[in-house]
Amino acid sequence: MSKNLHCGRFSFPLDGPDARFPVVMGILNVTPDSFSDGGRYQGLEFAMSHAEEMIRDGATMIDIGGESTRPGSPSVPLGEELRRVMPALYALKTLDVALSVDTCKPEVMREALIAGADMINDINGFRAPGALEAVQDSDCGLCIMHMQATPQTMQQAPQYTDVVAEVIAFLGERVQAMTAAGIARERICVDPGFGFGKTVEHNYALLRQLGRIRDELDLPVLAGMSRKSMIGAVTGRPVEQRLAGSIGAALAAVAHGARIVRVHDVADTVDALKVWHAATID
Ligand code: 9MG
Repeated sequence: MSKNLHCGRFSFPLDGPDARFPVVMGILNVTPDSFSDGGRYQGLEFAMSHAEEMIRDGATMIDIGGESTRPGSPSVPLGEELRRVMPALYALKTLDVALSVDTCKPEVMREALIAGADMINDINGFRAPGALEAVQDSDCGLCIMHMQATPQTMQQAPQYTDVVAEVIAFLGERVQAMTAAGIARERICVDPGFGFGKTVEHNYALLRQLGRIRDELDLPVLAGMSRKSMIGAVTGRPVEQRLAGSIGAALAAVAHGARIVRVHDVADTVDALKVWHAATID
């Protein structure tokens, strides 16, 4: 029987010819620093036109985030996160694209699901009290990400004995907790959490072993490396000059078995993936 990742209104094949091209998840930040003037109306217009552009460019999923997850970023109060995310989610519901909401807060998860979110992407792996309960009775997709410590502290001194084994063990435990709560495996994808409590060496060890993560957990893998410091560490480039490096990382992730890539630069990434696909798949 063919396997799919089930995400609300959408279903993404995991095997067969349609699974050969990766799902491209476009990043849509609805934080004030991502709008030209910080105004909410302009922010919403910008979110809509940016989402439409990403869809034209080939994104089949959009990840809406109202809280910055960069190292050292402060957490955003619940009311403010809802004010940022919900108008964008309602506005984007008219578009033919799977809508993911990037949040760790159970209350935001619940509201997002009422509004029709197709996926919840939790960098905290649904560990907050009430997070599992918030998503268990829906049919949305769930991205479980690994993170050591918190965004405020995670890059201070990341430590592992065997980073790949420890990330797999963590993700496996979270999958177990979710399935024990009655959540179908078909709704789950896993993510090693590049840059979330990892050194450059940890990140590249995980990138090289994405296939092992996929195979040991028998679940689709999402990889997000776009513009991150692991790209800057290898290229020596500042964040605004990491396009080529980020595309290289996305291609490597897919070559190593990622099913979904989370990216800022959808058009360039999709072009690169199309050429790589034509050159490698018969
Ligand atoms: C929100 N966010 C930022 N980076 C991410 C990553 O690598 N994976 C996922 N799932 N979400 C991320």
